[in-house]
Amino acid sequence: MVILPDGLHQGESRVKVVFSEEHRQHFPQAELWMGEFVTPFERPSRMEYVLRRLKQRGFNDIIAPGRLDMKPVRKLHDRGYLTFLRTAWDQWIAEGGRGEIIPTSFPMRRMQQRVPRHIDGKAGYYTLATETAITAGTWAAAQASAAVALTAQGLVAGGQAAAFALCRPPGHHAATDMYGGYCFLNNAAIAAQAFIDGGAERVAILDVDFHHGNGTQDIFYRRSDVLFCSLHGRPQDAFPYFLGYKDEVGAGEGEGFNVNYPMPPETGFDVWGRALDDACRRIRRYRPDALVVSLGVDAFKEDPISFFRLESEDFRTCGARIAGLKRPTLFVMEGGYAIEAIGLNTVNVLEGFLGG
Ligand code: FKS
Ligand code: ZN
Repeated sequence: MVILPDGLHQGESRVKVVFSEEHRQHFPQAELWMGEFVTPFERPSRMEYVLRRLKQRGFNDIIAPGRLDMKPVRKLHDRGYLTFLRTAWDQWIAEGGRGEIIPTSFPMRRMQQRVPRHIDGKAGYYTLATETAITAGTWAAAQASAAVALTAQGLVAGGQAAAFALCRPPGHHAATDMYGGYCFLNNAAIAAQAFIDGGAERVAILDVDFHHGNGTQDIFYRRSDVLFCSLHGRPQDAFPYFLGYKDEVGAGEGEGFNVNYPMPPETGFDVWGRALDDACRRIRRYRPDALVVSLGVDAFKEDPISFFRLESEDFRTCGARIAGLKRPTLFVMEGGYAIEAIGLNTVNVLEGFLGG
């Protein structure tokens, strides 16, 4: 084993990274934010900041994903939804769409939950939030992102202690049949399903992104083979607003296997860290065969769209506590928008995990 000058170890203890350049095919020009069209916070350059920091810190083992295995994808996502994602752009253009796909009409309270034929209605049916525009390359990028997650999952299932899926677009808001919050396919959920399909009896998902992982919660809400724990801004104040309360504990078979830690504005590491400890205790008791971490770094104090107060060093502590669970661990990239710092914060989690 080589000891690098910065004290990091190189060798089999390194976290392997999976990444695909295909994410670039998804680059919407606009996001509707507080009444204005702005450049989307979730943008391609995010990946460059993470990659730069990874390389700086000696994470040089970066591999491209294999072809996307649709089997676990089809198990979790609705057929009509997948067809919609695949065909939406062509239909939009055929029906006169000029700009990016942003629906304007939704199946709200006391309305029919039937899929319309018109693309504006169809997109409205399948979305949960309008900040997320669909463009020509969105489906290709979403597939590549899921392939990144599954390739990294394969490394862990194959005996690697840990891997990092540098996914873009992110996934944790994507539900069985809904996109939004920048997400289309639920990468972390798909990876968890792949662990189960590969023989794991129990998988835990720890979601430390600032936003509630509503999609992941929804997908596994009635299942006991996947434990979902999420630390996030409370729904009264934070996107996705309509899920993520403490009393959402799972249903049926899944009762007791969904754990939410909603927290108020200005929450710092004192409180956040206690929630993390509690989540780690629950995960330890669950004895999962594998752990999937939905790794967003938007709990950072300088994140432009979030309201927690974590310092960069806190992400190191977070990684160390995750390592304390001593489980085969797959990190899946989610959010983080303080663009200059997302490399530092993300890699801090990985280094904390490695004991650096
Ligand atoms: C507030 C609007 C909120 C949407 C925020 C989406 C957050 C996405 C994310 C993910 F990990 F999925 F990327 N805008 N005015 O960070 O959770
Ligand atoms: Zn987030």
